[in-house]
Amino acid sequence: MNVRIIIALAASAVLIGWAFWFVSAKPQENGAGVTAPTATIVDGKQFVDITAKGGYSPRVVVAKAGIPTILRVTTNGTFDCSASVVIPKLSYQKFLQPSGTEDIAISAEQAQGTLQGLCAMGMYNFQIKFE
Ligand SMILES: [Cu+2]
Repeated sequence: MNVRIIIALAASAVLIGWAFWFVSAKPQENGAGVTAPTATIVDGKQFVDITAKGGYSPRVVVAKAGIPTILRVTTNGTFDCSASVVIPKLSYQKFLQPSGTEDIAISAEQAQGTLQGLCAMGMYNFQIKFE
């Protein structure tokens, strides 16, 4: 086989691989470089909305510290393990319904620092940054 053809094939293989990596890596950049969404405050109560399906979205939410907060986790046809939510700091652990919303109360005292939530296996996570 001609050496030039081999080089051309190798080069295109590298390019295709790089293109695939670029496309698949893009959605995971969420949170880095992008401004984190903020919680909404209604009548002195703070709401943080997170969707659980194949992971958590948004991954990072910025909230105000020291305000009673409702963490609202929404599932919609969620059959993966992101339906099993664990929040170590709150001693919270629950297997959510595949579709629905779950309100998790966070007291004003608990609304400090970074609160991390995980799936039961720890492969997906989200953070609420109280500041
Ligand atoms: Cu998991």
